[in-house]
Amino acid sequence: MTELTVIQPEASAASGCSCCATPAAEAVAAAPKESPVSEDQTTAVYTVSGMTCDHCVKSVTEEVGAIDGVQNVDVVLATGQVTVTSAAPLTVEAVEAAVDEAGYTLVH
Ligand SMILES: [Cu+2]
Repeated sequence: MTELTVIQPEASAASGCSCCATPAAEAVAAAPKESPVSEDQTTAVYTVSGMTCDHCVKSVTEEVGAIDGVQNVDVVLATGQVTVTSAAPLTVEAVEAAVDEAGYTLVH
């Protein structure tokens, strides 16, 4: 009698994106930055937690970029800093809603 043992190799999970799973809560120092902007533009820097890869960055960029008046969104993944350039100052509520929509958390 021969027993056959079938060993199925487990597909090892590819390391990489873990977005929408476990947001890494990291302390982020918000450093105020001076940037030259023209008078009809407002630049504000927000901090978003939970982003772990380029996909996360893309999601946040798209959602925040969809806010009325937003002209540019620049996300630094390493720090969670989101720099938003807009024609008029945005409300924190609007930005928070957009970040929330993307699945992440705006750090106050
Ligand atoms: Cu991701």
